[in-house]
Amino acid sequence: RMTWQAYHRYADIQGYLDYLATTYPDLCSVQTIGYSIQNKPIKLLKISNGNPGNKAVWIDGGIHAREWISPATVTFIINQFVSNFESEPASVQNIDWYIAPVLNPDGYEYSHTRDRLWRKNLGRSGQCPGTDLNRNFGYRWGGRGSSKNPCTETYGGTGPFSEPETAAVKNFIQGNSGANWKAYVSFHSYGQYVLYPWGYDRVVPPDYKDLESVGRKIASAIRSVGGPSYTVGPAANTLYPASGGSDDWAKGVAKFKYAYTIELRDNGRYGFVLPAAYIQPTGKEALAAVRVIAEAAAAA
Ligand code: 0X9
Ligand code: ZN
Repeated sequence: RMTWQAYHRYADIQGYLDYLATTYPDLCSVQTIGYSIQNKPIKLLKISNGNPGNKAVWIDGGIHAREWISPATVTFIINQFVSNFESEPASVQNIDWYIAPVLNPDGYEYSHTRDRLWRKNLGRSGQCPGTDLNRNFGYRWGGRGSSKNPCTETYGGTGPFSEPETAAVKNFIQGNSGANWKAYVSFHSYGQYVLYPWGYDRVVPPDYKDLESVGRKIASAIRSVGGPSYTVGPAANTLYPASGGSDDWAKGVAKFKYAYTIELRDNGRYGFVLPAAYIQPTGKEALAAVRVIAEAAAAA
């Protein structure tokens, strides 16, 4: 049912998570962390060997509807971890993985059925539907690179966490204080970047050297599995300032040591409309990236 040779619809991705939880009950469990505006469940897969000392890593995909390579890559990583768990390095096995492949199910479906280049969720505020979920997180909300105009692509919503999709992430992470959170990774596309805070402005956190050094390890791991070059740097400086991003909230409020936004392939040839033939190569390099993050989280 699930392949990595085509992009899949939301129901199929959800069904795949449920299938894994049924098939590998000792390793996997599925939770619904909230519901989208249109009442679709937002599902999260936990992969854990149950060791009490495990650090915790969060991975999400599909914050932006049109970035189809993101959910495809996240499920590729899930598939590798679950079906070959025993052959993964100890650093991967001794992490509690919390993985949500599609945080914006309404937008994702809308990009399949109505508008391939839809970005936002489908919340309503006036005439123009949709909030940019990556401007709706509650750290420096409403600052540079986000808009108060609902008719723009970067509309930040009526307030921090005004949208159920972002509130679900916040509530889950903050509600799981038992988890020893160390790393937050959000997969987007495109441009081939490894970005770390801050995104809200051209400044960096005090420990940016650690983020930079792990970022460079990620980029070199990608190269060593045959991937293309990824540019590493703080988000606002490297790409553009944008406030209310999930990575800034993870670092600034939830206090994850490592927070990354990884912009997957490509470099602009196909952009958001990346052919499905690129799912496997992109998945392979993202897997290499996540293994580096596991090591960093284990050591943090
Ligand atoms: O603008 C974004 O939300 C991200 N780029 S995308 O093309 N996928 O839309 C970059 C976000 C980087 N992080 C922050 N600015 N906090
Ligand atoms: Zn994005």
